[in-house]
Amino acid sequence: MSRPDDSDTAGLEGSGGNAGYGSRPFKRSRSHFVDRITRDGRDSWPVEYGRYRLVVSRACPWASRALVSRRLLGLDDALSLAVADPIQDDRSWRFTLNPDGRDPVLGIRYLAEAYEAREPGYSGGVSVPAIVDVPSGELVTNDFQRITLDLATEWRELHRAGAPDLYPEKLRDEIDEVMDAVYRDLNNGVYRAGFATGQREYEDAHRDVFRRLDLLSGRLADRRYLVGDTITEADIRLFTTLVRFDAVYHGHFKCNRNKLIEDPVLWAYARDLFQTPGFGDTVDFDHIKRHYYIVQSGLNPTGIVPVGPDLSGWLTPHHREQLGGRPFGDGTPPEPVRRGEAVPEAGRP
Ligand SMILES: N[C@@H](CCC(=O)N[C@@H](CS)C(=O)NCC(=O)O)C(=O)O
Repeated sequence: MSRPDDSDTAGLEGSGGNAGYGSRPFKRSRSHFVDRITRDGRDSWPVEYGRYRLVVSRACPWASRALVSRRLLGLDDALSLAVADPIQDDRSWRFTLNPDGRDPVLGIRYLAEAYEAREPGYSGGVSVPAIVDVPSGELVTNDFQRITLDLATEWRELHRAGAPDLYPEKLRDEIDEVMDAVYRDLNNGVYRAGFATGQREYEDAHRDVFRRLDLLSGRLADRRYLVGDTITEADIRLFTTLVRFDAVYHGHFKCNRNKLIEDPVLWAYARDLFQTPGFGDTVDFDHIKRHYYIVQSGLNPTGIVPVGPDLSGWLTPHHREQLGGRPFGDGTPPEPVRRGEAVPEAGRP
């Protein structure tokens, strides 16, 4: 199943898209390929060990959700991983981090080739996260909102022993409500601020970002996680924005009322998650900074990548254990990162 992109949208952010200064306000384009990989294979893509490849950029907040989920759920072997170069060229995401510039499993140089295999002549945006069917080389889905929910629920039989329930049935209404607000005001709010083309639009987005951060700070003052007493999908989605905040959104996107490190509650919450196996070990600050500051040349024409911020604080004690909470519920933390998937030194605090 595929659906046409919303004609009311201005395209994906990135080298083209909203990096330019058109007159239309920033609107996120809808994902184009919305097939689901499910237990019952209702869209013809059944969950199967080793069949699919998750393509990400470690720079991308939407793809990073899937990186964290895959680690927490122990899907490392069941769903293999391709990491794209944080710097796209005019054909978008490419596999230039690999020695011969090709993904070793899919054998392709550009993610666009998997889109083309799926839909010959496809000329829309190419985005991560994407899941590709290895045998056919076809893109299955780039529906970032759905991918992690399906990893948590449809892929259950392939989860590791001790995997947490990231989307527990009895808490779904509350999780959905929190995630909707976080998406609108924060995950996407920072982009609305960053790509605003008018003062009013920017200030509205900036206001939404900080109003939401203040509300979340209040909510998290006396509870360790956003919903219930364990890590859920809601925490993953908040984390991927918080971890980019001071490095990118504060300066590059002008979300600068204050830094994350100036909010004691949110800073401790973000450090707690960062230091939890499966979160911080997926984060590459080098990829994050180079992607935003180099690729989004409309916002940063010189392409100069800032030296700061100092990252050493990410590893300092957070004391959030004192709030109780059971990070993995009745489960256990994931194993250390597998060989070959560790974030290089340059990207770590
Ligand atoms: N599929 C999602 C997008 C996820 C997304 O926007 N990913 C960004 C990277 S953070 C991307 O791949 N953009 C395409 C590009 O920059 O060329 C959508 O359609 O909004």
